[in-house]
Amino acid sequence: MTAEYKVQDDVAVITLNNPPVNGLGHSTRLGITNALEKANGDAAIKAIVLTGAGKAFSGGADIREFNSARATLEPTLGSVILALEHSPKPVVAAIHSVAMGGGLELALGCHYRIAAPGAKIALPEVKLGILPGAGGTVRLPRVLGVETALSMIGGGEAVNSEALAALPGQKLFDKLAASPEQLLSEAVAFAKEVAAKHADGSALPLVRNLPCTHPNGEAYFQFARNMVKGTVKHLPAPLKCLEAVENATRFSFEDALAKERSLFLGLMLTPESRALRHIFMAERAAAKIPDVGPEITPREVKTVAVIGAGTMGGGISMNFLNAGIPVTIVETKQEALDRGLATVRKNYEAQIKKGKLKQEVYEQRMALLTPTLNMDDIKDADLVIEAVFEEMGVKETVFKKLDAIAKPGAILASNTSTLDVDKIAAFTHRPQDVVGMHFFSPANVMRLLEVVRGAKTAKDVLATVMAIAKKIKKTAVVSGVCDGFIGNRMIEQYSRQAGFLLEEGATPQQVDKAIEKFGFAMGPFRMADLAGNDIGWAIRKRRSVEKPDIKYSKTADLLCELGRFGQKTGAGWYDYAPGKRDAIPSKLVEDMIEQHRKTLGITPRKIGEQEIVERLVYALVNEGARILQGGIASKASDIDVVYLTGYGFPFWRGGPMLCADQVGLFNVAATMKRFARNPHDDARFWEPAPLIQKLVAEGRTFNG
Ligand code: 3H9
Repeated sequence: MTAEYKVQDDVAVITLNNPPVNGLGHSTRLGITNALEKANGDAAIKAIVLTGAGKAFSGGADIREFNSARATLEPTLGSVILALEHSPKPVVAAIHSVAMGGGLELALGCHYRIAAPGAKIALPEVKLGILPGAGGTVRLPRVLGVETALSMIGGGEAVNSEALAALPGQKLFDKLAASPEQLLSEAVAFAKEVAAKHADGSALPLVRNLPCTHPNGEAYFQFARNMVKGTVKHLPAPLKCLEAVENATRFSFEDALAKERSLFLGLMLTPESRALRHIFMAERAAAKIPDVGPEITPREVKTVAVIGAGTMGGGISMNFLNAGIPVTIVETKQEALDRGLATVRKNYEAQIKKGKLKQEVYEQRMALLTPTLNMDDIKDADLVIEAVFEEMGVKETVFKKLDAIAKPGAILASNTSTLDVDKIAAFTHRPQDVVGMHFFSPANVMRLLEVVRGAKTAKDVLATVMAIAKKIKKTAVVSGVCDGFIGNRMIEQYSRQAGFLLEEGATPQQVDKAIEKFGFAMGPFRMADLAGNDIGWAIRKRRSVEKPDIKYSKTADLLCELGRFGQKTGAGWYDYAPGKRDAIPSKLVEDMIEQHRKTLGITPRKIGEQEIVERLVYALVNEGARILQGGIASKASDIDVVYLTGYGFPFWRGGPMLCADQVGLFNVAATMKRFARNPHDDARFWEPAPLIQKLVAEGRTFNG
């Protein structure tokens, strides 16, 4: 049972104990009702306190149970709450740390609530694409007022217990404890007090009996509806939250509760909710490496050195400065060092201008940064990150030097985005200390960090890098060594398809528009113009030597031969007005593509949006499946996290692998086979990956 039962004097204390956050799974729910029965059946007990062990009162419904039959096993959360309401002895919720979702709903079913200061209170279901499904939308407005409740339910953000306790007229908390440490003793004392008060048999207070009204309901909800429609695209839950709270003001408690239940069940089935729940679990799962458990002690990282003060080096440094970790940044020339520092300053100053950073904090951060031209200055660093030019010869020079200078046990990381980390490690006599830390540009903004595990990378090096990633607020995903790792290896197939689409008849703007409508922030051509077309050109040149049999469209090379590198040269796939970033369709590029089609003997055809989207997304899926099968990624959800946090994949679709699961792998494979029959495409690539074929045969999914 995951609820403990203890007695203090004449008060029964029921303590939820379902680590990590006392999720209200079936055994916890059953534990509560059993304990409640026990307390009510014991004549010596006068009152009951309900609280949580460890780091939460309760984080809500057990998310791990959501997709299983256990979620609906009796007692459901609704039944537990009814049992609390019907308890003849007063029940006091003693809330500390976290009371979220079903956890808060549980507390709202108690007769009284006492909170510790600093507790985070929320109904965050909307962030999972659902709404509170155990009375939250009908009870919270009754204790906090309609507007405050709607803002909490529709936004999902946590509010501090003190802030809520200070709201005039609030009925959420009957008392605020002096401190978290005193919560339990104050709750027990309070329970005794209310037991004495109700000893005469007077009715116990129930939230359901409070009124729920808004003086200008119709106008207010119309205004709120317009606001939500204007700000939230693609997600059905926010409007349903609003509907549920409005129902609470228009219908009886029971009717509004029934309507809430039906809205909740409807949202649970939406692909958007499935995607958001998947992301929640996937991000947490990414932090876990199958063979690197908690028994591995991370190394200590007190100081960091960054080699290279270019855009990447500067951005990488900022992450550590923001976390209060001193950084030594090394360059070979004074001008380069000055330029790098100036960029770091400019980035911080922009944050100050926007009011996001205080001047004194900026100064504290800059004081942690030591610029130097002398490589010897990094000898005491615990972690060294190389961010120099992406060329093996340059990496060789740097890593040989690092091997000679860095202290024993220092972690030597490379920010390479495509090169072989094992080769880089072999330039040193300590390959166990070498790891890839692939930051994404702009490195101070993008959440993704690909951690590249070399064949010899030590487990404690991995544990350290994962821990430091958390400290600098990055979402780290482990990748094995291969060309491009997880993200860039997949994006290469996506870009190749974009090129083939042009040859077959699409324009850059048609391709961009279709995939942007699907939800990517930027299509492949606008993105290439932003990143610089010369980068892909250099990679293709290298690959044409290493892998000459790979078929790809030559249009991007022709574009580069015209010097159209993108926004930085004022022209790329699109034209750009001086100083502007708006992509203007280019007649010159269209003529160039047309001419290229003629050379290839291709008669252009009209390509529909669906085909564009499927070719781009399924290219990611098929390569993703190969990556998974080859052990480069350890789970499909890691690939989704990479694409959601590093490549702008629409979050409400949950990443390419979940997207494929939702379409159905049988259908995805059938479409791939159809693409394989297109004479202008790459038939070999479109052979569904063996993993996909296996999953289809077994009736399984990537994330199943
Ligand atoms: C709901 O309640 C529906 C009801 O209205 C209706 C029902 C009928 N269940 O985030 P962290 C795990 S919907 C199970 O890294 P933090 C999490 O997976 C629910 N497990 O820590 C992780 O596991 P692991 C509404 C949960 O300190 C560990 O806890 N509630 C749950 O930064 C630590 O998580 C929410 O949406 C859960 N509910 O933050 C709350 N929650 O160690 C969502 C967390 O194995 N949760 N875990 O990787 C949160 O916002 C944060 O996790 C919390 C802790 C603030 C609680």
